[in-house]
Amino acid sequence: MINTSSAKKTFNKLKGKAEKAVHRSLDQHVKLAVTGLSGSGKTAFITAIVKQLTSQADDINLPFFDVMQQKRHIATKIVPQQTLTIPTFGYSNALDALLPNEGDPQWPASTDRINTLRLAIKYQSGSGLRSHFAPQSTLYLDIIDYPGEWLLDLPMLEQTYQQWCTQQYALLLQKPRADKANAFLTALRGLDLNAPVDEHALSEIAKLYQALLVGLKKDTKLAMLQPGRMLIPGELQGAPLLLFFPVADCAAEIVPGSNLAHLQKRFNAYVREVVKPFYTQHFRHFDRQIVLVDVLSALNEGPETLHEQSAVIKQLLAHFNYGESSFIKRLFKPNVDKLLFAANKSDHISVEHHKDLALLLDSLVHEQTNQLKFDGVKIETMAMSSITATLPREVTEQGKQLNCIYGKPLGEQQWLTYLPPQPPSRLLSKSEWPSQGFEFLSFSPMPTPDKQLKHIRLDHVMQYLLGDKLT
Ligand SMILES: Nc1nc2c(ncn2[C@@H]2O[C@H](COP(=O)(O)OP(=O)(O)OP(=O)(O)O)[C@@H](O)[C@H]2O)c(=O)[nH]1
Ligand SMILES: [Mg+2]
Repeated sequence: MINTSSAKKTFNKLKGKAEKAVHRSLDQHVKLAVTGLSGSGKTAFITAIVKQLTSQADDINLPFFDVMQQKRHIATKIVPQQTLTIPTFGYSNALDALLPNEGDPQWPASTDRINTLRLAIKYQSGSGLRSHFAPQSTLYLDIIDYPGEWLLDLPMLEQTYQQWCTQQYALLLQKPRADKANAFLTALRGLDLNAPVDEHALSEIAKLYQALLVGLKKDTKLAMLQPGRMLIPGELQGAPLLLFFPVADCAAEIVPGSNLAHLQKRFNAYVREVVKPFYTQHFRHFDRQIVLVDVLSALNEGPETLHEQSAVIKQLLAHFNYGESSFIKRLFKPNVDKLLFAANKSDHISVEHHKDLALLLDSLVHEQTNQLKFDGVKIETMAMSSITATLPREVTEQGKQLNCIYGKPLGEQQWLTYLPPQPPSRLLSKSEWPSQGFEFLSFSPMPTPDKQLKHIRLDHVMQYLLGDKLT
C-alpha cells in the first residue's frame, strides 16, 4: 500500500528543491561567506558594503566595480531576509556609531550573536542573452555576521575529547599561554579524574579555564581559543555543556561516572548541540567567500600569533565546500568558486607598503591556495580597508620625503602624523623576527561631515566577488 503522507512529504521536498533551483537560476542569488576571526573586521566590512551600495553607489566612489563604471547600477536596498529564525544585521546601529549626529564616531560593537542580511541589487543587464530577455535584473546577496570566536570551534567537529585534550593541553604548556595558565593548571592537578563526579569541582575549574581564555583573548590576540562559546556564551552562560576543559592525561579507558567521563560527555554534547547546528545551518552552501585577516595586529603580537593565524585559517578553510561551480551544479549544490583573502585595515600603513601586506598574507595562506587552485577555485589576495580611518600625509624630513598617515589613535584624544613600519613581505621565522618587533597603531573612525564612508579597494573586492554576477 502506498503511504500517501510520506509520498506527499517527498513530493513537497522535491518541489521545494526545484523552486529553490529556479529561484537561483532566474533571480541570481549569491550567498557570501564573510569569514574572519574576532576583530578581523567582518561587521565593519558588511556595514561598508551596505553603505557603499545603498547610498554611495556611483562610478566616482567605486570606479573599479564594472556595474558602477558602466553606469548600469539602478539601486540597491535591504530586503526581508529568507531565514526567519535569526535576527537581522543591525545596520542602522552600526551606521549610527560610525556617523553619529553628535559626538565622536565609534567603531560598531563586537558581535555577540549570529545575524543576517539580504541585499537586492537592481541593475541594467550589460550584454548577451540576459539583456535581451530581461533588461533589468536583480541580484540577491545574502550575508551572515557572527562572533568570530564561534568560528574557531569548527575544527572540534572532527575531534574526539581525547584528541582535543592532547592538542589543547600541549598548547597550554607553550608560551605565551604558559605564562597565564598557572591558576588553571594548579587546580587541574588537584582533580582526581577517575574519582566519582564532583560537579562543584568541575564547575570551579571550568571557571578558571574560562577566565584563562578570556585573558588570552584580551592580552595576546591568539587565535586558537576553544571552546569559542566560553568567550561569548550568549544564552549558554552557566549551562553544564559549557563546563568542560582539557586535561593532561585523557586515558583511553574512561571510568563510567567519573569526573573524566563527565568532561567527555560535556565535550560531546557541546560539539553535537552547539557546534554542529551552527555549522550545518549557517556554514554550507556558499557561492563566494572573503577571508578577512588582521595581519597587522598579528604582527604586533609576534611570530607565535602570526603562525597560529596561518594554522587556524588552514583549519577553517577545511570546513567550506570548494570547487568549480558549473551552472547545473550551482542549482542544487553550490560551492565556493571564488575566494578572496583580504589583508584588512590597510589604512594603518602607508600606500607604498600595501603590496608587502598582500604578499605577506599570500605567504600565510599559500599552502591552502595551491590545492584549491588545483580544484578550479579562483583565488585572489588583496590589501584593503572597508572603512578608512586615516589620511595619507607626505612629510619631508632632512630632505627626504616620508609617506606618513594621519589619524586619531584608538583611545587617544590627539590626532597624529605617524610613519608606520614596513610590514615584511613574507612569513618570517622566529629567528628572522626583528628584535624590536612591530608596532602598528589602530585608529578611531574619522568624522565625516558629508556622511560618506571612505574605503581602500572595496570596489576591487566587489568586482572580484560579484562582478561576473552583474553582467
Ligand atoms: N582602520 C580600520 N580599522 C578597522 C576596519 N575594519 C575594522 N577595523 C577595526 O577592527 C575592529 C574590529 O572590527 P569588527 O568589524 O568589529 O570585527 P569583527 O570581525 O566583526 O569582530 P567580532 O564581531 O568580534 O567577530 C574595529 O573595532 C576597528 O577598530 C577598517 O576597515 N579599517
Ligand atoms: Mg562583528
